[in-house]
Amino acid sequence: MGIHAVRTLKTEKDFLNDLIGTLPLPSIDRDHALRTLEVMHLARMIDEKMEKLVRQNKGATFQLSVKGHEMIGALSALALLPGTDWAYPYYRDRSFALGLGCSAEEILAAFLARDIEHHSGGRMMPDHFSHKPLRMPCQSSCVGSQYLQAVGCARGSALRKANEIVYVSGGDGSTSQGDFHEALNFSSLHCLPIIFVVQDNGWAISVPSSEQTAGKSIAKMARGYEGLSVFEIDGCDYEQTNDAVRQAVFKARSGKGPSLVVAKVPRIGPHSNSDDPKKYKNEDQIAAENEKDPIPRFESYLLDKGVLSLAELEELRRRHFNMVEEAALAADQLPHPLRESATDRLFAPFDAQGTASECGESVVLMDALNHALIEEMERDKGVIVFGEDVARGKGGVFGLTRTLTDRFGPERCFNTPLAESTIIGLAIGLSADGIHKSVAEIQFADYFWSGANQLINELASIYYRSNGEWNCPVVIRMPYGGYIQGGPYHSQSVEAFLCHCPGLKVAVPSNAADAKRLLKSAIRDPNPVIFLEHKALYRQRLFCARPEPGPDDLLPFGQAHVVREGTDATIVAWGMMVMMANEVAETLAKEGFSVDLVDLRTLVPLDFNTVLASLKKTGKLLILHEAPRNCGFGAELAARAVEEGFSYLDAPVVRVTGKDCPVPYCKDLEEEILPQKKDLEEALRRLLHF
Ligand SMILES: Cc1ncc(C[n+]2csc(CCOP(=O)(O)OP(=O)(O)O)c2C)c(N)n1
Repeated sequence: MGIHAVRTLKTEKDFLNDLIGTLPLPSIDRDHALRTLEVMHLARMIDEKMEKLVRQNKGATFQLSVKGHEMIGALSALALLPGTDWAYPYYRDRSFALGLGCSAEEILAAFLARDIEHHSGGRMMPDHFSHKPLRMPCQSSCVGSQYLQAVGCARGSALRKANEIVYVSGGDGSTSQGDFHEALNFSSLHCLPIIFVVQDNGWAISVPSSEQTAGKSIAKMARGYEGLSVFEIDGCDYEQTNDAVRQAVFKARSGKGPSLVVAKVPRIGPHSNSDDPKKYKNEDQIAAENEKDPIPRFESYLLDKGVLSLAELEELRRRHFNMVEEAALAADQLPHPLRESATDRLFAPFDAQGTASECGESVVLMDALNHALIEEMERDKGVIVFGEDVARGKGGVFGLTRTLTDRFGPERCFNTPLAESTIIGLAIGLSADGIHKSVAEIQFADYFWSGANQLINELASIYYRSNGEWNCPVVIRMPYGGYIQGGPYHSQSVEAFLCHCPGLKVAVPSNAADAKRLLKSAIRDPNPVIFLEHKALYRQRLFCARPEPGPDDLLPFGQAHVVREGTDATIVAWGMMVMMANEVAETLAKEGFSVDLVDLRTLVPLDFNTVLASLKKTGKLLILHEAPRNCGFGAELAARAVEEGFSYLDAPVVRVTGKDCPVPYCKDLEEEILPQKKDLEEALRRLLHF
């Protein structure tokens, strides 16, 4: 028996172009309708089962109710090609996950924090989906952060010219995040094959739409993005919902660009089991939401259309109930993750294997980096470069990526909008296909903060959060540091913040040869790497220019370098401070003092053994960095020196650092804040005479 859905979308007729206008009316058959019902029932019955398990104290402490959201998720999933298309469903989109192919057992096992192959194996809260075979990259708890990653994934599909589309969902509250708007902008700008589905239940925990969304209409807000089709539908109406998602899928699949489906749904349950809606919804509101329940409505629809008899419906309900009961029993048999595994899979394994060859002509640091990019882009077609101003003749504000667009084309070196969250979110999404390796530029390290959520809350922990199911081979290059009269917003040294974040590798080269070899390692590393480049070293010749290493010469991370050897004191430094330390050590060498200078080269992983070996020899440690002293990376090094090298120390550890103050513009003021050679010399003399 077939049901032919009638097009009910009257308001949005004008958005579709000619091609979409020729879309044949979708023919909805009985199988589709019954599969939709099954998915909706399972989602609802899992909810009810979870409620019981929480009450029975079965080990689950957190439960999200998806009641009311079942239809939009189910129909969206059934419109996609599982394993071909990509999906970024948010936490209340359980019916989507079920519809795409996740089993009830695994969803319940994830709820019980069991050690299963997908959905993080107990590392993430329930309903934070991750499933590699179903192309569902792992989801975090950060509201709204999924959008830009989905856009990156869609960009990847477009670059591969694959006929794959990307689904991403979120709640109405998530549309207040800047990331949502950045995602609509980028996907419209690049005509990407993506479908945004906003499940608008009118509330974000206790905050109603009237306090959330200007004009109370997300659809209205989004219509300004040219190229974006916007559907505003009743997400509990089978025909409307099916029609909208199929049109959106058809448009994306035809290469005609993005769509936004705003589906009005009720949130029938609490936000989570620790929430009581009676504190902010009155009885009329609760009753009105119950009235909109998509399940009885869909059941009546199927009965009215003659798709099912009442007896058949009751039989299906029983069958679906039993499926959930059996799934729960099976889930409960599964083990919890082992305690010993708690720190496993923080980084994907990587061994940088290179072959050193004869070095070429002397090269400055920025040219060395440019050559590293060219060589890696030639070696691997998946390597792409993007950021603000990086394309074409400009090649970034420092000119470092110049020639890349000419050499490799606009698809492999392109400008992004001025939006750091977009840059990092894109890089994450692009890595999902296992083909693309983004080398993204943040124009100045001072501005990574605008993308900090994507960097710190998302990128850094994806491998860990997904229990090794997804990894992010991403390099984020950031020019950093002062001494160039850059003022407070072009002078920051941000390494300590980044090193504090588990899951990121951090490189800070001090010369051209190391920079080239480290960048090439970073690009081949399957983990996220932050590559900090000191602006004042880009063209520095005397200390930084070096004979250029060959194309297969890689420097493994976690290998410090002893720049000069001595016996009287150890200086530990990185980046530009290595050059300053070398100059001061040279001056004191004329007076007969000999200093061991350790260039850390990478801060994560850190080669502390080389520091300890030096300390054992000299007994005195001076740490030099230009970032502020308070909680700087020097504090970490000093603590470790005391913990691991106390018996070698003949003097208190000394830190020479920037002052705990922003870096001002005026040269005199800047010099007061950033460590100068004279400060280092004084401190070093005191230490040597201790
Ligand atoms: C960035 C961020 N801020 C706050 C929270 C806490 N939080 C979790 S869900 C939620 C409400 C989300 O509402 P909405 O996007 O409308 O989705 P719904 O839960 O209603 O489906 C909030 C505030 C969070 N997880 N992430």
